[in-house]
Amino acid sequence: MSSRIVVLISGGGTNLQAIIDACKTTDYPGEVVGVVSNKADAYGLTRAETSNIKTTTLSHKSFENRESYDQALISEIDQFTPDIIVLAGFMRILTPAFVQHYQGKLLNIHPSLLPKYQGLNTHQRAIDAGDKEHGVSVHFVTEELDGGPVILQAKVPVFDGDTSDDLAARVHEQEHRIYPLVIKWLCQNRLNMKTEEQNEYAFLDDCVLPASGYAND
Ligand code: NHR
Ligand code: GAR
Repeated sequence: MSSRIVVLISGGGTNLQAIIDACKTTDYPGEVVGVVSNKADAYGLTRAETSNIKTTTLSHKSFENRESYDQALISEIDQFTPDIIVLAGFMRILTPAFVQHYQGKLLNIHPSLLPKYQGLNTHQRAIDAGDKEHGVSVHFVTEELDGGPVILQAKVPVFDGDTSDDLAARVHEQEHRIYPLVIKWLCQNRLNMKTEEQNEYAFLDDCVLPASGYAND
């Protein structure tokens, strides 16, 4: 059985494209059934349409508060009867009610080696800190922004003279490799999130994952 995936975007959608491409490969256990953007001009919407995937735009600007926006977002998403929700460059912070509705079925890709650099402008912050190593994390989304349990990370080197754009491009290559892999695990029901004494943990094949995710070195 193929899992029904809904992808949330705000921008270019290169991760969305990587997921769409992966879903087209033989025996991939999921399909993208809908793409939702909070921005009408997101290029990712065009990518979805090119692959005959249904799209919805729901601008946060026409809502009074985050709670009402997220309720409307849930209604739009649930019309696709999804099994899995994937944030791929989605730039709106989600309310606890939203997160709870999709608990354990909601993934994000964040461009840093979490717990380093939660929030925005991660590439510039890694450069400014003089880091020699940077990267990307796929994690379960919880109420705590960029604080949910990490499933998989990939590292990239930071070279002298790198600009934020150089580093972002290097990180993007890794994003496009690891996100389809983690989504595959979730589609196969090999991934779970469990709460123990108020801490959340990611499990793969019933084994708890370390704080840095599966590919711990
Ligand atoms: N929501 C929850 N509850 N938990 C997470 O872990 C989330 C989340 C929503 C989005 C992605 C995240 C990232 O990977 C994400 C993780 C947006 C902001 C932000 O500050 C921060 C982190 C992330 C996404 N957004 C501003 C806001 O006021 C708007 C910024 C803009 O529009 O450019 O929502 O980095
Ligand atoms: C990706 O680098 C992703 O990690 C990051 O935005 C980019 C989206 O690129 N996510 C965030 O910063 C979330 N706040 P894409 O639209 O080409 O997939």
